[in-house]
Amino acid sequence: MDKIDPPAIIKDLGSLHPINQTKKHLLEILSQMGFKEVHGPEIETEEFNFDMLNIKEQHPARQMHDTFYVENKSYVLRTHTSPVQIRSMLDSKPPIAFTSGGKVFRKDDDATHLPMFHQVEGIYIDKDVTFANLKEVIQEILKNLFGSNLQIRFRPSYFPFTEPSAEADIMSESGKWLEILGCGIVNPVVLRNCNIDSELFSGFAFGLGVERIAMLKYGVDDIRDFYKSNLDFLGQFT
Ligand code: 2NM
Repeated sequence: MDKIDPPAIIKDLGSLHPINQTKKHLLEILSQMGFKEVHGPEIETEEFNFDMLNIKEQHPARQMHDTFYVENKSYVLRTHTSPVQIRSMLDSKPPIAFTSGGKVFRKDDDATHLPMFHQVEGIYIDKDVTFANLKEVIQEILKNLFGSNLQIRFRPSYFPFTEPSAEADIMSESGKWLEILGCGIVNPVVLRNCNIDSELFSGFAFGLGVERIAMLKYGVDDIRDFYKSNLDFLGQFT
């Protein structure tokens, strides 16, 4: 007797989560610009997460209500991916161009902040690196992400690990300026912490929140929607 084929089974194919798609896209843009991807631990020491980055003991970011401390101190869940760059700088000599991306953790929880979110950062150290070089690279990244006739502005800001520091805004379709990333010239104190001669070398660094980029790109107004495992929502990004 002839065998009868069973009916074809239609499989639901999975796909990359929108946040991982956005993270991957960012890392690809940066790698095309020559940044080498580096990795590091999600559980960090206070030394690498804070001290090496010139974040002093008194800084509000270190307080118990902003940072998840592990084993009642000394270890933390990293609050940014900058310690990855610090570890990578200690292992190499300039010129360097690194990018890192991954999960970071802060005690935050509302429509625009979660206790876990993703960051992508870049750092470039060489002789004679200027703020003009930083602006050029940031403009290139943002135009790649949001289109070539994008309006961008830089606003002065403050971070302990960069001096001077700035935030970049982009013009939305509704005519409002939206904050999109933080950046600056790496503080010479941070270079010296990484055994880099700050008289000879200078550099810039920047950091983007992946969820924030994805929210703006796809018009999502509640960050929590990304983490409800609602397949009707997630299926829109395949
Ligand atoms: C940002 C903004 C500005 C940054 C600094 C460093 C390092 F390693 F040089 F210290 N990595 N990333 C940096 C600078 C990150 O995120 C908003």
